Amino acid sequence: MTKSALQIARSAYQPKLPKALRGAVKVENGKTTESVADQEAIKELFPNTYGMPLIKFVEANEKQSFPAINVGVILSGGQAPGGHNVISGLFDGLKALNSDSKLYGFILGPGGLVDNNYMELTGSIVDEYRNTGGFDIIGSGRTKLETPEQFEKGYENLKKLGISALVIIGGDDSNTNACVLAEYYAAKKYGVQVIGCPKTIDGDLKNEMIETSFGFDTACKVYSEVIGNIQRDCNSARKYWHFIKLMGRSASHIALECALQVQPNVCIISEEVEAKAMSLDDVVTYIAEKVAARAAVGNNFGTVLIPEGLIEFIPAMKSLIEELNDFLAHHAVEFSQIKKSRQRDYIISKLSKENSDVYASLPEGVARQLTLDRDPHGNVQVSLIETEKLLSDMVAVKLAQWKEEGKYVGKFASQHHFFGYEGRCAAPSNYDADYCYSLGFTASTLIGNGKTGYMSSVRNTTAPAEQWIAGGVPITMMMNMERRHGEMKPVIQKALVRLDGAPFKEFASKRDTWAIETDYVYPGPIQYFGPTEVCDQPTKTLQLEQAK
Ligand code: FBP
Repeated sequence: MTKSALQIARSAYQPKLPKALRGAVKVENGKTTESVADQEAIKELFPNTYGMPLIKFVEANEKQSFPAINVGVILSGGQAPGGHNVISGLFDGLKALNSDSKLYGFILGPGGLVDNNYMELTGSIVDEYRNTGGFDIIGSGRTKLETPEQFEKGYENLKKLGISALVIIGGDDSNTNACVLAEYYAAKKYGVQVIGCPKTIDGDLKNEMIETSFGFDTACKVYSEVIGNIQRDCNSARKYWHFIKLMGRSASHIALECALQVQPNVCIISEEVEAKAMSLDDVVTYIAEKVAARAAVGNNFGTVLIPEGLIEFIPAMKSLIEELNDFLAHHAVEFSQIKKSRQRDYIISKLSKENSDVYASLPEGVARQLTLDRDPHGNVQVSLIETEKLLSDMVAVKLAQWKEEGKYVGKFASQHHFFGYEGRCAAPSNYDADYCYSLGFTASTLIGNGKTGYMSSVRNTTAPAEQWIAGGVPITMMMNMERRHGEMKPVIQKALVRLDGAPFKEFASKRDTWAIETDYVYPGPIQYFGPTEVCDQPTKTLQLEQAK
């Protein structure tokens, strides 16, 4: 394999670990836990894994001896920078427990466990992937593990390999599945532990015990670098408005973090749109007003950041999507048999009057995108909806109208971008390299201590790694009941942007100035070597959230 100079230099990087994990470790039990909501329902569904205590690892005087253990690992869902370091931390941690321990990777996500598609991850394989981006060491997939048949097949395959613990590296949905699997194996007394690790660039798997999901740091830095470059181009040519859609699924954490890093002229936050019950026209008017205000002082250029999930947060659209989700979950076959050219009329005829009117008013392309296949977890694939084009087209129409009315004097030309896949496999920043390695190492310590149904947790990460706090959080603690595929299901509660949170408040206090003035910041590329203030800064979101 030919490697770049950076790859070679970077492979020698030794990720930092919390002090407590560097030698002998003991478990300190914290308070027992409850789910965030719907306690009775969750307790009933998870009798073996509900109410377990929080766990913290602290330094011990004497090293315990551990038997050798075989462990399986799965990368689940969208790629996020640092996945390889979770695996290398897990590998090193297992070897530290007992050098005869073995690690197996299931290929292409949870499907690999069911189909018995696996490989042993030896030291030389793991070494090739240390500090690299991507999930290509074993690949990832979105198969949903949910049926007893899948769990049983998985168990058969685990038994054949002598595996007694499984680590699932995934987002909220995958960790929900990890919890259901942990409960199932515990109920059956199969002797297989299941541990989760918080992954997703979206940043929406976080709570009081999980400060951030891994990959968010690196992905936001990559997007901020390119948005910064666009802003410099924009401020040089002074002729385009750039509409930039950013990945992140429902939550606007990525858009908000990038806004804090680059200071764009406009950034829409979906959660605010919902809270203010804004219509699509309100959002368009808001952007058009900023364009007009800049045009009035001769600046016919600017940048607009748009979170990819925006459409789902416009109340009328949200209600439409909910009805569509339920309808398509129950009529998928019937819908697939309708000719493409008739699908729009078919949907219009099936929805409630209110939602049908909204659907009928949408441009053809967006209407079609809303009926495309859901992902295996029942989510609309928002990354396929071209909101950046929809908004800039609608802004252009509004400005043309204002021009006729004499309310706007300027030129409006737009460019469109969508940043998502560009950042998901970048080489992890120092923060993600260290955080992921620590999460993997923590997972091995949870396994060594016989835990199941826990998520690996590493906190206090705005302090130097020395002071990071490693431990475990019962996954049931993060759960509530939500409607999925037309049924109430236990799921990990998604963390959306909080309008009373420090990151949003900081943004809201500055955005009017950024809209009018050209106050762009150009963060430049991630630095892996150099002074700590350049290489080791966590995201602004984390810094603001932790600065209590
Ligand atoms: P996860 O939630 O699995 O981490 O995926 C994150 C994400 O990158 C979203 O931001 C995006 O909407 C989605 O994956 C895209 O999915 P796909 O990779 O299947 O196109």
